[in-house]
Amino acid sequence: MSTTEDLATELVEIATTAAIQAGALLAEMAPRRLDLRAMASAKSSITDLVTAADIDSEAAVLEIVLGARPDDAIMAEEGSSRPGTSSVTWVIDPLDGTTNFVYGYGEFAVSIAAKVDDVVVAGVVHNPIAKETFAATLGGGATRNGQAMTPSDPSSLASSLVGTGFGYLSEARADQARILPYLVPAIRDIRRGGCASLDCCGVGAGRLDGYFEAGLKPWDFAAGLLVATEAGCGSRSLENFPGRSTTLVIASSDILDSLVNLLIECDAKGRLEGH
Ligand code: LIP
Repeated sequence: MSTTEDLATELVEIATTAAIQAGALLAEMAPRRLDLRAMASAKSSITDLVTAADIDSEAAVLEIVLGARPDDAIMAEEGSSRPGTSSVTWVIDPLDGTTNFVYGYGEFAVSIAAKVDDVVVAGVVHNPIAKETFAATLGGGATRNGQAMTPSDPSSLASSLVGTGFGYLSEARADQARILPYLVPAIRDIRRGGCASLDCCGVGAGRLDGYFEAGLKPWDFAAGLLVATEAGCGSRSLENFPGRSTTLVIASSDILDSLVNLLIECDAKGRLEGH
């Protein structure tokens, strides 16, 4: 094994320990979701919440990550970002799916990726309620609870189940929703999971045939994207689409290009018809 592979193995083990520890804390706090929601503060908009659970989970992740590797840099959603002196940067979403968490709806996860010189080499996404851990290293493949993952093999875009999501700013949501009247009739159905990291892993696990979302932050997708691509999926990053946004598209490789073309076509139709 090369030193980078050794390092990636070390980093994915640290990320797994940190994600499971922080996940246990979130599972413990989940029953208090109504109080946490009442005490939450708003970030970019009234719907973009940060709760004590986000903050405490981030502290729990950092305790383990910096305990093991104190010289590393941190890029984290809830304000713990800091420079480092090593080649490693951790990209952390301590509670991905905060809205799901405070509503007690659907899924949420701890998402931790590690970059070496700006390349993501390790990623872990842990869903504490489903007790599910997705993990991957660059070139080392992806696993779900230690088992190899297999993406779906959809026969066509028309029979594909596609996931997506919407941002916290209402004008961005209008931009993102513009394509739906044209997209929905052209695919099997749409799913809005509310947790980007699990949506990415869902494509890698064959639970979705494709996923796309505009305006994601690095911590929303860094780990999940590595899991999906190491499981065998393809991905594209569409710059200035829609509008000045950037859209991440992940899909089983058979339908990736046709999904990208369909998204662009639907957006153009929507603009033309003034949506
Ligand atoms: C969320 C993502 C979701 C997206 C939301 C938000 P958060 O992350 O997981 O896919 O639609 O706008 O970005 O805020 O729960 O960490």
